[in-house]
Amino acid sequence: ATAERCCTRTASFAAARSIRARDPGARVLIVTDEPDLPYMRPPLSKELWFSDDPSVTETLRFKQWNGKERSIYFQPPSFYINPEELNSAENGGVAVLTGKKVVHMDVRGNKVKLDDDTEIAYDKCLIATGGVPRNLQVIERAGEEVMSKTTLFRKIEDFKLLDKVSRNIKSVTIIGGGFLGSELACALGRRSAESDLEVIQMFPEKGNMGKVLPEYLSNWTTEKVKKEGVKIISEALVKSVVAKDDKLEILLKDGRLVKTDHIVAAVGLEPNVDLAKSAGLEVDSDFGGYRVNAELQARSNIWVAGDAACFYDIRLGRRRVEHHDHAVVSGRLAGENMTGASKPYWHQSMFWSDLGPDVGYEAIGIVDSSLPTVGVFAKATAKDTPKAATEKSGTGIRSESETEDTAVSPVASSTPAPPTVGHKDDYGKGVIFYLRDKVVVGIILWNVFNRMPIARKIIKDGEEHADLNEVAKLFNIHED
Ligand SMILES: Cc1cc2nc3c(=O)[nH]c(=O)nc-3n(C[C@H](O)[C@H](O)[C@H](O)COP(=O)(O)OP(=O)(O)OC[C@H]3O[C@@H](n4cnc5c(N)ncnc54)[C@H](O)[C@@H]3O)c2cc1C
Ligand SMILES: *[C@@H]1O[C@H](CO)[C@@H](O)[C@H](O)[C@H]1NC(C)=O
Ligand SMILES: CC(=O)N[C@H]1CO[C@H](CO)[C@@H](O)[C@@H]1O
Repeated sequence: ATAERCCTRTASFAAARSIRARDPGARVLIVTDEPDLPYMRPPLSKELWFSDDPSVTETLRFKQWNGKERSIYFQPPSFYINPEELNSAENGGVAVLTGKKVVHMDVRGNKVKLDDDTEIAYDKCLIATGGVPRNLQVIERAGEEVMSKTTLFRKIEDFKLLDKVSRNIKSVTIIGGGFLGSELACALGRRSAESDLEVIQMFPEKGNMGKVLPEYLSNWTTEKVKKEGVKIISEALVKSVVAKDDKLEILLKDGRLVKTDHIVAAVGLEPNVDLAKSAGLEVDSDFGGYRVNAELQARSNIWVAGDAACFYDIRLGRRRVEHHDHAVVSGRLAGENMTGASKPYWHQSMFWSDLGPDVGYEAIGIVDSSLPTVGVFAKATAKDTPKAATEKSGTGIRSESETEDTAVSPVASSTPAPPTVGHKDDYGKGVIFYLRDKVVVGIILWNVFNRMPIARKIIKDGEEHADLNEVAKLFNIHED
């Protein structure tokens, strides 16, 4: 049995599980500076907000859209063994050292140092340090009062705090139009229906998810978010924020002024690469994160997975991905390789976002609205919602790494189709293809669920297609 040491959370938990599956006697230590056992973050901006249990901030249990209850923790405390007993436990196990930060790595000596000066030796080490939420410089510079009324949302405590704050104020403003900002806006918007909370969301793009969705779909989504009770301020660049008369005043570059009580800044993530220097690891200058090869290895005995890994995708080139399934899949792969499997990273991870229980999408590959796209849409029925999807699949969160399927073969062809827009004004459900050099590099399944294996196969094959409408037929969107 080998001793593996891992820093931290989603990716590290997945690695621990795969290490133990391949080496049943392995001793795995997870070190995290958070006070909690490993948990999943996606419900923090989704299901937990829609719970009708008043004690949800304590239980952290949530009803999935399918009605079944589950906890955000991957495993109950009884799954783990005590860190002190890890070395003596006959069959090894997984232990978690909470509330401890790794501050130094000695790669030659195979050991790490914690913030309390403890040294821990390892045989192999996985770095899965995730990242820290970015803030806007204008907020950082605005002083203590503004900072104290600003939430950067990532952890359990942030959920607890925002839940509490939002019950005691009149107006909250979310800055950021990406998936985190949009999900939180919808969650708070829903709450505003029962109280007199005003929910504002502002972002520089024209519509919600504008960096991901083509403009027509981003505009359509924005209308949906407005229906959830959110006041949208688009094309908004924040110039300054000041605390005045118990309020925060947000001044935009075009002169608009917004008064609010609390800000949630959801403006991206800075990958945590604090250990780069002591560990002698390379940080990618374009994408950020530790540079690793297709096997997720950074140096001998050191692997990196999850949000902090800038890896070589053998299909799509160098990338860094900030998503739950990627953390699970890359953690699992690193774990396999740490136990000697030597597999390159090729499994394209997917991600999903739900804007309330009725609109959801799943995405794979490179989905960037600056790429040319082709969308094919059909009319949605009541069956085409995230809620119906989890009811049907019976799984928890819509994580594909928990339900893997097999794919059918797409039709191959040789010339590309020009980008087209499907059904006018009816984007109930559909498929959006993202193209680079005429090849599909990304796909969004819009209110189309459980068909990700087909999308994965199309990206893996990397062929040019003459008619993407034909390819779209593989997803059977007109069927039910
Ligand atoms: C609110 C929210 C909702 C999300 N929803 C979705 C979604 O719907 N779909 C999706 O695909 N993705 C979603 N994500 C993204 C997803 O949660 C992340 O991609 C995933 O958590 C990354 O896992 P990770 O293990 O790489 O990093 P993390 O989960 O960030 O874990 C890293 C851990 O390392 C700790 N750490 C860092 N440095 C040190 C150190 N030196 N010593 C000790 N500990 C350290 C950190 O404190 C943290 O606990 C969401 C994220 C958030 C915040
Ligand atoms: C999207 O909405 C903006 C206004 O917010 C408008 O200027 C633009 O033309 C719309 N784009 C499409 C493709 O409908
Ligand atoms: C390419 C690569 O880094 N593969 C490694 C995966 O893990 C095994 C076992 O540690 C190594 O021998 C391989 O070199």
